[in-house]
Amino acid sequence: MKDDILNRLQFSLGKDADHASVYDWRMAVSLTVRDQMVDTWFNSTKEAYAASSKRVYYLSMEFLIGRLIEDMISNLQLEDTVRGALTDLGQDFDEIVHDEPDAALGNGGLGRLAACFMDSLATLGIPAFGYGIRYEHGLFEQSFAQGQQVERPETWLNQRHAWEFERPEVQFPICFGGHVDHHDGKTTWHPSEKVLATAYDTPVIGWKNEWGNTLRLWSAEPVSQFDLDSFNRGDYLAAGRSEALARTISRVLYPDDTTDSGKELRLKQEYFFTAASIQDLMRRYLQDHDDLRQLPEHVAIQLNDTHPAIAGPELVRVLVDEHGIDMAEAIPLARACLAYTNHTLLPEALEKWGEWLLGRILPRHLEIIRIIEETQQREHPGSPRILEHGDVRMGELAFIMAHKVNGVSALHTELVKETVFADLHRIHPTRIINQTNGITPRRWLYNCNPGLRDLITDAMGDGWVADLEQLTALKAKRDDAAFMQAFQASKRDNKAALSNWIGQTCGIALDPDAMFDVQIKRIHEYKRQLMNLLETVALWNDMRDNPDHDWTPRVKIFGGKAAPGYYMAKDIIRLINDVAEVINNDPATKGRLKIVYPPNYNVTMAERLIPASDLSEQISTAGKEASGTGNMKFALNGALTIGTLDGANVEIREHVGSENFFLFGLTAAEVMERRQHHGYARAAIEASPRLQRVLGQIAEGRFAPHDTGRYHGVVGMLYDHDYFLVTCDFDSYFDAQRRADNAYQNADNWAAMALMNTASMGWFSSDRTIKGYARDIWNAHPPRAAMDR
Ligand code: 26Y
Repeated sequence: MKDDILNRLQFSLGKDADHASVYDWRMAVSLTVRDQMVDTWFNSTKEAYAASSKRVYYLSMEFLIGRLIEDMISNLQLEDTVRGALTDLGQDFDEIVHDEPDAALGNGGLGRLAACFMDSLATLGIPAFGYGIRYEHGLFEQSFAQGQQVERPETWLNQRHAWEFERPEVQFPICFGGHVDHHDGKTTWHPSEKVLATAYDTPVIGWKNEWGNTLRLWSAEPVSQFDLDSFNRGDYLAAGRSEALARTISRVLYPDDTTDSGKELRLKQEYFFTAASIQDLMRRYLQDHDDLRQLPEHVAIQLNDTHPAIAGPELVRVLVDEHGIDMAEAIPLARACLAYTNHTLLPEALEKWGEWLLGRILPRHLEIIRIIEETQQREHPGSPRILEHGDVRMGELAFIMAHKVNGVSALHTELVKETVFADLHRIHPTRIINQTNGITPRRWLYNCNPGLRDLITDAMGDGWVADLEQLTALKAKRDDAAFMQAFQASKRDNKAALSNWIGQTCGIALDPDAMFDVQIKRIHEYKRQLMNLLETVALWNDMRDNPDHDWTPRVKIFGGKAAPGYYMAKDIIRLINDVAEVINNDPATKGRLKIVYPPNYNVTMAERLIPASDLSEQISTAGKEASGTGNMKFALNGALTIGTLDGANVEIREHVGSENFFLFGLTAAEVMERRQHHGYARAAIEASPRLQRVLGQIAEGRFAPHDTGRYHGVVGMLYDHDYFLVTCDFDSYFDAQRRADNAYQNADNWAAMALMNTASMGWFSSDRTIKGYARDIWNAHPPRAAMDR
């Protein structure tokens, strides 16, 4: 290992050890580690090919990967080797790990889910490709200026990306615009614009280096570097313009996961990566098959939300226009390959494209969508329409072109059946199924929490890493005093480490014995960070009113980004920071209450915060969070949840036991019912003196003394259009928090509850989720297992 690293340093980085920077060392280590997975990767490809396996193609606009170095090293079981080699070389392993920028090619849950799924597909040995976009700029970097969010472009590709292989030979033309010709029964699309999609491959190696799949990300390039006419005229700016335009397509990740804005560039991104992926998988299929009618036996295409829903019409277009299959046959053939995962019920996040826009960018696809629509109406008269009010509705398109549609938690799936797709569900009653989300235990326990990992492994071996249900054996340890002490100590160590980091980065001193209460996720009204903050102010009031009470010390930690155009979310961020400023400087609550909001929450920060948490805030308005996956990461790492009956919280509570979960709030049914009552928010405020007081303080400018009107908009919203029922759930939430306070006072009992959480989370491994998809949707199998059988 030492020699390999030095070799890489010399021949790939052109540096000698005396002059190498941390970056040089990191690249040398990464390239060395990457070398070690190539064999597995090649062998997996060969085996899948030899067994003529069905391949899974996971199409996702987002892969929120984070850092890769630890993942790669641990999946290859090289931790000790690499650490040892670096120590011998006089280098600091941790410093090198921390030098890697996050690959932040996603907004939040949906993108991170895709990354966990890639890890599980490789661990299970299922032949699969992840397909997405190689964004030059990932999710923006967040900082705070006087408490307000400032966005700056993210620049991960300013450095070389150590893990990818550029594939200049894997390149496909992607066309846009123009018009369509129909001649003698043959259809020809004459596009007006063309760009090239170039592949970049990152190997994804599973646990213990048994199997390797590929994450293939597409980058947009111009067909020709220069417009030669302009170039020869000496107009160099004009000559490079088409190049810049082409590259725009993969330039930047859209940072809005809340409202669909119907932007032309986003539509082009969606078609760009979907069309490239379909050309790529068709090429692979046709290499060793000639009958396209067998396609569904060899190809499963999973659409991660509607973002790649143009895959339906695109696959039909390729089958009909390029391979001469009848339209009537092509539509069911495409459907047999395609499946669609829904991640949201929020109407504003459901994608629709103006018919005129889609027709201008993708004229042939609009024709095909009309034919799909006619076919659906003929076969199922009265079916909900894809085309409505001049829009193409991508949810309906994805549903109609999929053989299976899945929700991401039990509750969410039921709501999908009852609300967004109620009419389609009546027509296709077996199409909607549930696949509750999961998380990879490799990243979310093994790598991010070494203390707890070693404790568990010492107690039961490392079988749990690829078979998380084995954690149930930990339940027996609750009466083992030595184990429980070590369990508590591991949490305490993580909290101390986090306190150090927060001290250094935010300049706030924390008491590691206080309860660490954490809410980390995108800032959105339905996730109700505002309710958490109101409760914090109410607690502060109570602490000041009763200074002699035996208060449970609390640290409230927030993390998350707001979409740049989401003004209410940005006001909430500013309010959190303003309240923190006042409370953190109040001598009356010193040592009892602190608020911290480290800027630029990302995957790496999650890996730091989650292992150091006591209380996990999962407090969305019931019926709004499709699943949540952060909730699972916390519980796995021994945090207790304070939460509503929403998304996967419901199933987490069933698994960990209601006595180990702080439940509060209205149910999804009650939420819908409550909204029918005129003036429900004012009534709730009226009934809660505690809430009234907090809202009064905010409205008076208690937290913005030089700009007292700053939060009139926020408070006014709560009075007049509190759509997410912050006011209605406030008292119930406050009470649940006090139950948590009381429980925390008994440290042993708290630890026992925490252990029950860790021990009960086996089912939430993404390995279980992927097995469900493989069985119920893809009919895909690991070729290894097939050969062993
Ligand atoms: C169309 C555009 C506005 C858009 C872009 C990104 C819309 C939505 C998104 C991302 C959505 C997302 O991350 N959804 C989350 O998916 C997780 C994985 O299933 C769920 O756990 C989580 O509840 C859901 O909000």
